[in-house]
Amino acid sequence: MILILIGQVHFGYAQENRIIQVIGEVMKPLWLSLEDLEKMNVHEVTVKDRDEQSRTFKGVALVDLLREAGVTLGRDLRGENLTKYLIMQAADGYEVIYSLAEVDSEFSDSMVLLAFQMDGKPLPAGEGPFRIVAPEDKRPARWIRELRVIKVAFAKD
Ligand SMILES: Nc1nc2c(c(=O)[nH]1)N[C@H]1C(S)=C(S)[C@@H](COP(=O)(O)O)O[C@H]1N2
Ligand SMILES: [Mo]
Repeated sequence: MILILIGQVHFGYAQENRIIQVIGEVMKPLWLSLEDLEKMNVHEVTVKDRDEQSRTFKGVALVDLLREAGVTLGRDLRGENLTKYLIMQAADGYEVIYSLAEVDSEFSDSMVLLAFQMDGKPLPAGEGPFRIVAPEDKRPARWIRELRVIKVAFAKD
């Protein structure tokens, strides 16, 4: 019995590691697996890494995920909604923010990708299963690896 329980706890933990959550100021919180993302509209971007090697990332546009969660975008992204930001949290405790407007395709042509594959393979442990790739950022410091949670919040008090 105890062994069965331990098995279930471990299974649950492993599952949670492979889920991306979209929460906070959203109409519909999301709790998505790799399989869920693969069913969405996927994009590829080719970028150069630090060693000038080409790497092709595949994933979904962050804005599509936000739209799915019912986040204010496009014409609804005005007034106090322009004080919204995304705080992204990784498994290692690393956190970065983006403003909501900078990831909205109606405000900017810069694609922010929630990547789940690199050069045709799932992202390795320590990098995936999900990572942000923001090719317009010249330094990759916000290309957060092992992304778990995307929380939409208001910057004002
Ligand atoms: N989870 C997590 N993501 C992270 C970091 C980190 O410490 N933890 N470092 C960032 C920084 S500062 C850089 S420069 C890039 C490096 O990406 P690379 O390891 O693919 O070269 O990852 C970014 N993403
Ligand atoms: Mo860095």
